[in-house]
Amino acid sequence: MTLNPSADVVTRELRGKVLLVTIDHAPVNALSADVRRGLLAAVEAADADSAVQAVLIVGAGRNFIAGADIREFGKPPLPPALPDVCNRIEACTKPVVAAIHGAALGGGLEVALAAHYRIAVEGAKLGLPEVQLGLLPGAGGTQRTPRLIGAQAALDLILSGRHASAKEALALGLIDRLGSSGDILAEGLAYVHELLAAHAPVRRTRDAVAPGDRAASLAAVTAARAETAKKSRGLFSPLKIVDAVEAAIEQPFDEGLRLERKLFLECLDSPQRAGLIHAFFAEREVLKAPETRDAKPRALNAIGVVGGGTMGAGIAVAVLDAGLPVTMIERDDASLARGLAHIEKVYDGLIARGRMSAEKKAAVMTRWNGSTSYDALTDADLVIEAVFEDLAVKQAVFAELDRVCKAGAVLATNTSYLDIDAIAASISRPADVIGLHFFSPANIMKLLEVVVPKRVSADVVATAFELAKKLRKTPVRAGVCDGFIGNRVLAVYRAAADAMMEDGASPYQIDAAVRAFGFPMGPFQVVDLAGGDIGWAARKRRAATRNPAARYVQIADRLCERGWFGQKTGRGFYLYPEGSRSGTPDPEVEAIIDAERARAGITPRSFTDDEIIRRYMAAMINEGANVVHERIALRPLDVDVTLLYGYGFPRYRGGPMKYADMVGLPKILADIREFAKEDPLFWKASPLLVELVERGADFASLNQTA
Ligand code: 3H9
Repeated sequence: MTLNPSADVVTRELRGKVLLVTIDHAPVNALSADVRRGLLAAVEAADADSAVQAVLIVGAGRNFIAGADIREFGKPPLPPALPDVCNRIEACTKPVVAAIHGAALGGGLEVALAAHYRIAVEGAKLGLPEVQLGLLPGAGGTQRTPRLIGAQAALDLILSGRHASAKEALALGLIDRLGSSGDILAEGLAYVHELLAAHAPVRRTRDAVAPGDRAASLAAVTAARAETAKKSRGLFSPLKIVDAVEAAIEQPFDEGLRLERKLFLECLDSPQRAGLIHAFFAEREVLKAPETRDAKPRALNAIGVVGGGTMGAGIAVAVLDAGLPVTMIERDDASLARGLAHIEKVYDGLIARGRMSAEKKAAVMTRWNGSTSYDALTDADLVIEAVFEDLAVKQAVFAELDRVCKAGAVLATNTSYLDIDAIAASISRPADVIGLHFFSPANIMKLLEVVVPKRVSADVVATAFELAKKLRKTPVRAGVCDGFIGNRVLAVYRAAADAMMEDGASPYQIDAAVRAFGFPMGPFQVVDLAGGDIGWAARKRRAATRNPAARYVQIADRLCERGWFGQKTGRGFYLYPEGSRSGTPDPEVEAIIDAERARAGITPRSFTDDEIIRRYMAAMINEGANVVHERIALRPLDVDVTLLYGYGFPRYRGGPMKYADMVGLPKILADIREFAKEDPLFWKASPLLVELVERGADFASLNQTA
C-alpha cells in the first residue's frame, strides 16, 4: 500500500509492520528541501501510526544519499534544516534503520547516523567529505561520529573527507551489519525483521558512549589540531572541524550541536566554500563539451604512442595504468630502449616505495610493445604523437601514421603550442586529427587539454573525452592557438611576473607572495623545476615573430647563458646546493637582476605583496577573458579547471575567473587600466572583460552556454 502517491522524491509504503521510506531524487538523492520535507513527514507519520513498528530508509537508484544538495548553498535557506530532520529521525519512538548502498556521504551519512541501526552492502561508500567543499559536517556528523567510532577515527574520516568501504565501516563501528547480497531492499527488510523479532530498542547515537577514554580522545584532538595547522595551509574549515570534534568530547550533545551549527554557518559564508563548490561543479561541467552530447566515441582498445621521451613515456604509463595496451614507436633501438627505461623507472620507483609489487609491474608490462617500425600501429585505435616540438618533424610522423593506420583510427598530437590545423591539413584524413595536450609528468598530472582543430569530426572529439575518462584525467576542450588555454594564459602572467622583477621586486618576494596566495610554488620556482632551458628555447624560437614594441625582460636569458637551468644544474633563480630540491636565494642572481635593470634604464621601486598579486592575477584573468572571448575556451569555467588542474591554482579560490567574480570585475578592470598607464601594450583590457563590466555581469553568467 503506497501511503502518499503524490509525493515523488520521498515515498512511504507500509510493508507489514515496517514503514519503507524510499528517497528517489535523481541523480544522487541529494537532500534538497523536498527530500528533507519528505523525510520529516515520514518520521512524523511513523510515530503517529500504530500500525508502524519500525522504519526502513533506503535510496532508489545507485546511491543511498550523496549528501546535502550542494546547489542550495549560498542561496536563502529553505526549511526544514537538515540538522532538525536528523534530530527528528533520531527522536523517532520506533526503531529506524538505514540501509545503505552506493554513496552515503556528508548529510547522507548524517541521516544514517541519526537512524538507530545501520546496514550496508558491498560497494557502499561512507564518508564525510564536507572538508573538500570548505565545510564541516553540519547535521550532527561532528557530534555523532566521535560518539560512535571514537575521536581519533572520526577526526581521520572528517579531516580527510575520504570514503570508507562497507567493510571498513563495519570495522570502525559506523555500521552494525554488512549485508551479504547486493539487494539492499531485501537486506534492509530482513535486518529490520530480525531487530523487531529481538525486540531491539530504539538506540540513539546521541546517547552512545564513545569508545576509548576521554584523555586519549583529547590527546587525539590536540595532535589533530597541531597536524592540521601545519598541513592545511590557508584552509578555513579543517581547524573548525577539530573544534567541533573537541566539543563532542567535552560538551553535552545539544551544546556540541549548537557549536557545530555555528561553525558550519561560518564555513558556509566563507569564500573558500564558494571557490571549492565552484570547482566541484566546474570539473563536472567540463565533461559536457558539445561533441560529447552529439557524437558517440570510437573504439579504444589499442593505443599507440610515437616517441619515448619524458612525455611519450609518461603518456604510455598513463595508458598502461588504465589497463590498455600500448605500442610505442621510436626511430631506432637505442631510443626505444630509452623509452622503455623511462617507463620502467616509474614502476621501479613505485616498487621501491612499496606501492607496487614486482609481479604487478610484470603484468602491466605485458601490455607494452615497442617497435621501430610504424607498421606496428596498423591495429591501433588511437595514436598519440609525442615527438620533438617542430612542425616539420610532426608532419613527417603524421605522414607515416596516414600511411599505416587503419581507417577510423584517431591521430592525436601532444604538441603544446604548434598549429594543429596545419598538421591535420598535411595528411589525407584531417577529420581524424586532434590535439591531446598532456602535462608533465603525464602519468600524474590530471589535466588533459583536448585541442579541437577546425576539420576534426565530432566523434573524434568524443573519443578524446572517452580516453580522458579511461585515463582518469580531467579533460578541457580548447581551440587551436599558440599555447591553447593553459600555456597561453601562463605566458601572460609569467610576463607580468618578469616585468615586476625588472621593475624592482625580487623573484623571491614574488614567489613568496604567490605561495601565500595559495599556489604550491611561485613562477620562478616553477621555471627552476621545469628547466630554464625549455622556456629559453621557446623564446629564441619566437624571437623573430615577437612584437618589437612589446616589453621583453632578458633576466632569464642571462641566467640561461650561464647554464643556470634550475634544479637540474644546481642553480637557476635559486641555488640548489648538493641536489637539494628546495632552493635558497642567490645573491649573484640578484646582482644580475640589478645589472639588467641598469641596462634597461629602470630605477627599481618596491612592491607590496598585495600589488604583486593584483598584477599577477589581473594578467591571468585578462588573458583568460581573451581566451573565452576568442572561443578558445568554451566558458570561463574551462579556464578555471585548466588552471586548477594544470598550473597549481589554489582550488579553494575556484580558479582565476571565479576569483575575478569574487573580487568584482570592475575592480579587476580598474587595476588593468591603472597598470596600462605604464605599459598600454601589455595591459590591454580584454573586450570581454570590458563588455561584462559595462553590462554589470560576471564570468559566471557565461558558464551555462557551452
Ligand atoms: C553536506 O552534505 C553538508 C552537510 O553535512 C550539512 C548540511 C546542513 N548536491 O559526481 P557525479 C550532481 S555537503 C547536488 O557525476 P558519480 C553532480 O553535479 C555534501 N548535486 O556522479 C552531477 O550533476 P550533473 C557532501 C550533486 O556517480 C550528478 O549529481 N557530499 C551532489 O560519478 C552526478 O554526479 C558530497 O560532497 C550534491 N551533493 O559520483 C558528495 N552530488 O549530472 C558529492 C552530485 O548535472 N558527490 N551531484 O553534472 C559525489 O561525491 C559524487 O557525485 C558521487 C557520485 C560519489 C555521489
